[in-house]
Amino acid sequence: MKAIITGITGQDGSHLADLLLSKGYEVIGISRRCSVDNTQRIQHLIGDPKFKLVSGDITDVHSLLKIFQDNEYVDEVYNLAAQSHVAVSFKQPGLTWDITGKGCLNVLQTIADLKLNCKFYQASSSEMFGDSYDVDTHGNKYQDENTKFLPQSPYAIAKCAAHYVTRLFRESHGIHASTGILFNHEGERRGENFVTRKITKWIGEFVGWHQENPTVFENCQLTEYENLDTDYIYTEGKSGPKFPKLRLGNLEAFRDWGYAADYVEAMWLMLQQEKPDDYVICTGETHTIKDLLRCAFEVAGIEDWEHLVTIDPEFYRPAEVDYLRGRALRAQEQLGWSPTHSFKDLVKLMVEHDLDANIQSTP
Ligand code: NAP
Ligand code: G4F
Repeated sequence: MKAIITGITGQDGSHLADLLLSKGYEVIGISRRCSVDNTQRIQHLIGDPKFKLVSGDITDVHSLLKIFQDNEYVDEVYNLAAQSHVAVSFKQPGLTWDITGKGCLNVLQTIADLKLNCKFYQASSSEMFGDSYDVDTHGNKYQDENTKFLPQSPYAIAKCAAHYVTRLFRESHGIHASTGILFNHEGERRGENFVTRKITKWIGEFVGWHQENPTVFENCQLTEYENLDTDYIYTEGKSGPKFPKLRLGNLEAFRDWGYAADYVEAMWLMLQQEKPDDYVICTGETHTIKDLLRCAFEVAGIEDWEHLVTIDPEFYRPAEVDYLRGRALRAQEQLGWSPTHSFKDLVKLMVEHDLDANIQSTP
């Protein structure tokens, strides 16, 4: 089996490549030119004879044409490439549209023009639901494949367009094209400007700094509140060493967070089905950013965390998605998929990873 993955250098691309290689696939990853090395997440795969990186950009149809002509017997194509940051999409809506929306059309049209007989996966997103939800018999809000989309960002609008383009190519060109409407998924490879990783990375760095400057905490409690101002934590008054506080935006939004390695398994399962379809992939648990903070600091043994965080309006968005909690019944029934990591497992895994990266082991 041979698969092409766009977005190979991203969180999901790297996990999916691991999964497919473990199943004996040949994997071709499309990566774009970068002024610095962007292959951190796939370093361990470079040199594997079944793994190949090719240079391309999903906004450049010519590059896609060449790649697909060179790989006409590809079995599966996973379109994971995107400008995937919601806040950035408000600042760069045109670029987001070109990559996240039109990029999907470029890939599908190339497959159709070359009449390739391959299955296609599109990375759709729970962000497409925006402000919309349904209510179950217990009065709880949720989203599934029947919930309408009410996108709240340029990113979500581009994802909706790509979602409908995929459905169109399924209906009009007969392509085996499926979409995974994935809720937030994270892990140790998560980009550092998404909220989970921003928090766990900060905790790792702070605890590492605290190890060198141990006067700030005693028995999980801050020792001296005067060792703080709105921006920094100090050790010995304002002339001593200082550490920038964790700066965040809205802490009240709810997200349904799962583990990325679980979610790429669902992508693969979708392409093993006889018929293409759309699937919600989620845990069914929802928590606020504040819950996440509480849980993450607890893993690091820090109770008195609220003084370490500062709210910065810079990280508020022009429009917010307030509530996401998925219901993955179709994936459970048709794919036999369910998540293996709870919210607590995920937070523990991420905090421990970032603590390990920052704490000096005692000699
Ligand atoms: P990510 O870590 O941000 O990775 C995005 C990938 O897209 C990177 O490899 C990036 O390359 C590549 N890319 C960006 N622009 C490109 C272009 N013009 N041509 C080719 N490649 C380009 O995202 P992720 O978390 O792995 O998510 C994977 C996909 O799932 C994305 O489409 C995302 O929108 C979607 N999704 C993610 C989540 C989630 O919670 N993670 C949930 C729902 C949907 P560089 O390394 O060069 O930047
Ligand atoms: O981690 P986030 O940036 O993820 P968001 O916006 O939910 O998008 C992620 O999940 C989508 C699926 O639903 C994907 F499609 C998308 O590609 C991406 O992977 O923000 C989560 C929440 C938001 O409510 C945001 O306002 O955290 C809030 N937040 C608060 N302070 C922050 C911050 N988000 C970020 N990135 N940085 C902050 O400082």
